[in-house]
Formats: sequence, C-alpha cells, structure tokens
Amino acid sequence: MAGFLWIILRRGWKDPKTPRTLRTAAEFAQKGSTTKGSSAHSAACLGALRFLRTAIAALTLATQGLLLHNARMKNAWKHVALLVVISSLAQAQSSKRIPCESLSQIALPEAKVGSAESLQAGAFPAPPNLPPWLAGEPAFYKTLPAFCRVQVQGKPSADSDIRIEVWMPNDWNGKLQGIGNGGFAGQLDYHNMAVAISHGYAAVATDTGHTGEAIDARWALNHPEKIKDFGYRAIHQMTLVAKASAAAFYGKAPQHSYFAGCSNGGRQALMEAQRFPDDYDGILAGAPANYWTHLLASALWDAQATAMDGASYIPAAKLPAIAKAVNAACDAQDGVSDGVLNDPRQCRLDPASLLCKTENTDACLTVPQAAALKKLYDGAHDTTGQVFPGFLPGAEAGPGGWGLWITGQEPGRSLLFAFGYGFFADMVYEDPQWSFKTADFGQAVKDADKKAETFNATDPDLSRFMKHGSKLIVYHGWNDPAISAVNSVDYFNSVEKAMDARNADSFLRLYMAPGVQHCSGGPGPDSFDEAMQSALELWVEKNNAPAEIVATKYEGEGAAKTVKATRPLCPYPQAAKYKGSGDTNQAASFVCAGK
Ligand SMILES: [Ca+2]
Repeated sequence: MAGFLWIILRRGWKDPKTPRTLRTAAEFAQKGSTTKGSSAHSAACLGALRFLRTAIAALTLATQGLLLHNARMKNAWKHVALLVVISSLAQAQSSKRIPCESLSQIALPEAKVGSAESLQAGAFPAPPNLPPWLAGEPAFYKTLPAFCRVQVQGKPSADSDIRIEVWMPNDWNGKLQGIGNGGFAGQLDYHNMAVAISHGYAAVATDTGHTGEAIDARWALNHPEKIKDFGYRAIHQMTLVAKASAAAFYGKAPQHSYFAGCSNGGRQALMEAQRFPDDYDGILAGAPANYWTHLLASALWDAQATAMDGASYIPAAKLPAIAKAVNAACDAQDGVSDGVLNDPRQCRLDPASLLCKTENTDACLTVPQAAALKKLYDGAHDTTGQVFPGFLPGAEAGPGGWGLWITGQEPGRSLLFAFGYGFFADMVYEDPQWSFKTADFGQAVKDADKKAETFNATDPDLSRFMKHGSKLIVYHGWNDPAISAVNSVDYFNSVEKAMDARNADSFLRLYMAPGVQHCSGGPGPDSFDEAMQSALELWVEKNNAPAEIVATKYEGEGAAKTVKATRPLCPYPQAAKYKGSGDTNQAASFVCAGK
C-alpha cells in the first residue's frame, strides 16, 4: 500500500487527454511482503530439447547425490554417531557443488548466462533504482546471507529480451521460490528475492521481457513476441533457468518449488498451474488478474461510467459518504460492528438512497453520480450479459480504495484507467491515439478477447496440475477495489464444476479475506502471506491440508508496530463466524462455519 502512495506522491497523474505521458506516471500495486503460433511452437520445442539435456545432466548429478546420501545414511546408522553422518552429508553435498562463477558456462534453455558472481554475506547493495515496494528496506540487504547471483538473458524469440536473476544462498534449504510481478511488470522484485534467500530458499524473478514501470505498457506497442513473454513465456522460462541453475550449482535439483504472486502475479500463478503444471509443487495466487481481457475491459467500463463527462464523476471527497452508508446498512449483518463486511455480496446499497435532497454536498450524490455508482456495483455488461463482476460495497473509502484505483483524484487519473489505457492502446489496438471516450464497449470486449490465449488464465481444468501432485492456494481480499473479489470465487467455482468438488478439494483452496484491499491494506486483518506460505508448504511436503489460517492486523510501523487484531481466514465457502462472545479482536472468538 505504501508503494502506491509513494508513487502517486512522487509522480502524480497526467491528464487523460495526454495519455502517452500517463504511463510514466504511477506504479502498480502488488503485495509488499513474502510474500504464463507455429514458429513459437518450434522454438519452444527446441528449447525443450536443450532443456532436456540440461535436465538429464542435472538428474544424473542428483541421482548420484541420492545414492551417496543413502549409502552414507545406512552406514552411519549402523556404525557411527549422528554427528558424523551430518558432517559426511555436508561434505558429500559440498563436494557436488561447483563454484558460482563457473555457472557462467552452463547451457540454459533459450537463454544465456550474463554473469555469475559469488556474494559474501551482506555484500549485495540495496538496489538504487527500484520503488520501495520492490526494493524494501535498504538496511535489510546488509543482513543477507552469502549467495550466488546468476544473471540470465532469456530469448525464446528473436525479439525477446527477458532479464532473469537466480539467487542461490550457500546455506540452502533445498527449495526454490519463484516470485511474480505486479501490473505490466518490467522490474524484478528484489525485496521478495532477498526475503526468500534470507530464509534459505533459492529465489528467481524476472522482468518478464521488458524494462519499465509496472504501469507502463509502451514496450508492448508493435512487439507481439514481447507480449507473449509477458503473457506466459517469461515466468515459465525463469522457472526452467532457476531449476537448471540450482541443479548445476548445488549438484541437485530443488526438492520442492514454489511460486507466489499477487494481482498480475496471481494471474502468472494460475497461468503456471494451467499451462505449465510441472513447474511448481505449490502455488500461491493472490487477487489474480487471471481474466485479464475482461478485467481490463471492465476498466474501460469504469472509465466510461465515471469520466465521459464531468457530471458522472464521483470525486474522492464523496467516497466517505458512500462508505458510511454501506457500513450503516451492512456492517452489523455479520454480528460484529467493526467496519468490515464479512461477505460484501450480502450487502445491497441502492445508490439512489444517497441522492442529494437539496444542495449538492460531499454527503450525497447527484443523479448522474448515483447512476455511475450503480454501474460500478453492477459491473461491466455488454449485449451478451456481464463481462466482469462488479465492485463490492465496503471498499470505497480510505487509502488504497476507489480514490486510488477507480475514480482517482480527478477524471481519468486512476490506476485502473491507466491499465485499461495501456492494454487497449498498446496491446489490443496498437494505437497510441486510442481513447476511452470514442471506444465502443461491446466491440472492445470482442477485440480484447482476440488476445485471450496470451493473457487469460481462466482454464478450469487443472487435472494435469493435480496429477503432478501440486497444490494451489488462491486468496482475495473482499475489499479489492482493483479486481472484483467475485472473480476469484467464480474461478474457484469453475474448477469445482469442471473437475468435481472432491478432486478440486484435494489440491485447491480459496481464502477470501474480509476488509482486505488489493493484495494488502484495508480495515481487515491483511497480514497472512507467511502463514499461507507455511500452510502451502505443509500441504505439499507433509500432505497436511490447510484449514483455517490466522490473519493479523498490525498498527504502527517499525518498533512501534503492534498487533491490533487477529481473525481466522476460512477455506471457501466457509467464513469466519463470531461465536457471540469474546474479544472480537481475537481469532479465538471466531469459528469457520458454512458448507
Ligand atoms: Ca462487520
């Protein structure tokens, strides 16, 4: 959340009439903690062959390692003390390793190593050119363990230029952590790479094939191959590169591989599960932008609803009044008056109830404003029906609410507007002069959908993923003002329908987080990434399926940071129900209930 505000403050927004400059104006949101043609086909086959060779070499090394491991184990239990075993194993493992620098010589699938360097503990400098939400605290880098940093250029097509980095700590826990991107990507999430290696994981991230701020799509204009890299190729390739690098460096492949991402990172997560089901054993998909074409068509809908003329625009000053009316009507429905709607789908607020009776003040809406609000709640529609779910009540006010994402500080100065513009101008119509004001909504949906195969990760058939034994956790904040949370429920239901609920239950969980905005922030307990990652790993590694996961709400920063509240998140369709007594700030006062 701090990330959004920092960028808005730093850059501000440009007028929608000068859209070319708008895309350098702001950054997209993603979670700030730990927290997918014929010529292309043949290129992919070539890559697969090259990778196969690397993989076979790696497998041989790994098998040797395992045999040695087993022999030493047997011997040790029979004849020597445990300490000797550990020492022997450590020796065996280290003897399999190759120096970091020699990784510059390894063969990679459709990629080449630019550099491989060994960094001493604390020697990696804080990245100077990244926004705080991707860089994190500069001091944190001084605490990093010694690691091997491999920089790779991926080139699955002649126009590709995918920057990939693999960070491998000397003291390895045997796992790989893949890290996703927010928005239109363009930068690596060094913060989460640093967090991962500090916990012993090998980490991998990519810029997905272009350099730029996360809200900037100008790189895509007339670059269809770069668009494919962004759409699905780069994350898959970084995964292959990371596995090959780890196999070479450590002398064995990762025992378990995980991927985590939110927003576009959630789309990347689901793309991996659907298109490359063997890449990861465990996937954490937050607030997924997986129905990309319709999500961004709905951004056009929102812009046309609120910014076509000055009269329909809902200024930020009126959002608190809308939120107040929502809470007055619905907050207590869940048994706790806490400013959080446990299930905002149950809340119906008629925008007409907010109409100004006499003069137009911030406490009420004009007739065109009420009509615009109704369109936002109803969601985007074309002549065939609903294109994308509408926004849920409860998310309107506050930092990280509609003022940032939907209505903006003035017409056309919102994140969704910028994303919608970047998508249609640079990716769909390849026309920088494209304007939301003259766009035909129904036609825009059809034209967006011509790109569905590249961007969308909506396939409900996860049977290959299930067969691989992988697990998937999806989460979504009910107060998400960027991507309607109903979209995640819809995807979850589609998988249950396509695969049978029992099958889905064996590898898929959905957690809806009350009061949580896009990826984080909002009035509800929004800190749960680590708990969810732990739950995912327990599921993958111990077959211990996740049940409730406790989310925490913190207040204050740094040393003054304290726990304000805890609340269980429940596996959907269950929801946290107040027991009727006890402190409503304590998770123990709630129980997961429902079917
Ligand atoms: Ca409530």
